[in-house]
Amino acid sequence: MRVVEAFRAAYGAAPQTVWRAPGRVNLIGEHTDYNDGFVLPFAVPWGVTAAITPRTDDTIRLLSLQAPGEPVTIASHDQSAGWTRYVVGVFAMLGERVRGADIAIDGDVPQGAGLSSSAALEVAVASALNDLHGLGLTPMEIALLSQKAENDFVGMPCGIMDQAASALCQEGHALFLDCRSLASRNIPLDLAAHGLSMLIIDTQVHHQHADGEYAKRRAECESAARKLGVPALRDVTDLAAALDQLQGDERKRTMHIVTENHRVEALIGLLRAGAVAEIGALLNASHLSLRDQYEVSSPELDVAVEAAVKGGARGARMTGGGFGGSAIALVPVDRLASVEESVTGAYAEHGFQAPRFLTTTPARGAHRLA
Ligand code: GAF
Repeated sequence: MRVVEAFRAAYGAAPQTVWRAPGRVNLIGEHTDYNDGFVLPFAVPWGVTAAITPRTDDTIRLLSLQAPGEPVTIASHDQSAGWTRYVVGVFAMLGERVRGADIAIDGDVPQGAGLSSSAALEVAVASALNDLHGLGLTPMEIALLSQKAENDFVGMPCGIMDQAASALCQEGHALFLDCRSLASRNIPLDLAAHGLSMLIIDTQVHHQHADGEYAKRRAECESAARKLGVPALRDVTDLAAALDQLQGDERKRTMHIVTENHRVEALIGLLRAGAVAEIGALLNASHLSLRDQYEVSSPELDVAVEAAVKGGARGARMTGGGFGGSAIALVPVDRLASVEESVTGAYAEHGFQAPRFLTTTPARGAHRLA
């Protein structure tokens, strides 16, 4: 394993443990996690591998195969910046339970594709430290700790979806997660058995204002819930009555969250019935709602979704936070080439940078490699 070789070359001995944690795509349930709602992500085959040996002092030495050079030495949690924040944040959340460590990181999550490389990094490091120090944390506790690192240390007010997907997913399954109770269920997702494939269309675009807009959406949802007198938008039962009490953006955001939670449940119903190709219509509806009600799409994502459907996809939608990143398309295997052609052609027509295509099946969540 090349991360072990890099560890040995930098620190002079083999690492005590090596853990891998994956990125994710979200099949449906977008922006619902921080509204106490439902999500249905699955892990992708790309992820982050962390090789770690604990130290007896509080120094963290860090190297990444994706950031060549000498290991970065971090003597105090205040010193971290850039990608190292995701690692140091995990140490900060573990507090007195751990000391420092020597760490080598290797990642193959396509950068900027919105496939949660940061959650993969947090969960790989947290899982390895949990193992090394015998902390006894469950995968969900690892996810919560990683989310807290991102919220409190990195300053990104994300929900629990990405970290939970990275920590809990099972191969061949999507993860149905109730983000309030944190109860989860693995839902079998065998697309190949239905002649289908999941195509990821990476727009290769990440709009700069994405983080600010994310925080704004979250605040709008919280404000709408306060006005409606419910703990979270998940608790809205009478949508028409709720919409009557709201105006402007808060009205639109509420419309999206309430209908999106229903779409997650409907999609699970279709999967259970074996009507896998039929989930395409729900993917399309989710995208329209994210575009028009939640307003987190982008021209590149909209063109990808429209062109994918035109080229023969059963359905398509943006996945993840939005404002760039990736769309997913559910494509009959024999239509993959025509869908890619359709999207590539539409991108050229719009003068967009060519997208990157990846296909994926549901992969395994965090696990120990050595
Ligand atoms: C980002 C966040 F990190 C998740 O918590 C989730 O809110 C997602 O956007 C939108 O569904 O990936």
